[in-house]
Amino acid sequence: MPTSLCGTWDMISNVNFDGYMSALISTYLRKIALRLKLKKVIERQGDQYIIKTLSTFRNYAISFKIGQEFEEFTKGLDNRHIKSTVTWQGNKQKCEQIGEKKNRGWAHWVEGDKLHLELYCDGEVCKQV
Ligand code: ECB
Repeated sequence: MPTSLCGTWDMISNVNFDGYMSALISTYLRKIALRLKLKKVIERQGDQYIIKTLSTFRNYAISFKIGQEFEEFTKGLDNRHIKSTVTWQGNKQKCEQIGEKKNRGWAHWVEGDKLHLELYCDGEVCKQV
């Protein structure tokens, strides 16, 4: 069983967020988004995970079961409809997001007392801790 990702996590670093966002949206929102200190709240209720991304500007939340494809609408982000599946691969919780954008997804894992997140899309990789 992988280390629990559950908890409330404050962002301390965010590398190439603008590159990742440039694969998804145009410049205007990126300027706002770049300044945000994001907070992740990860909860598990039975076999259901809830991941909330919180900021002073907008919030975003998904809920899913491991291994079960779900329809994700990235409301308030790039506003796309995608098909997402989250699985465990070793100690990493990985999400594959199938849609218009190629090679899109993310991975979460814990190292020491820190939550790591890699967001990727179309060759761009953003690394958040
Ligand atoms: C919700 C806080 C960010 C609000 C930014 C507003 C506008 C930017 C619009 C599009 C940029 C594309 C993505 C934003 C990046 C981060 C938010 C969600 C990242 C994500 O996919 O988190 C996963 C893994 O933790 C769970 O949804």
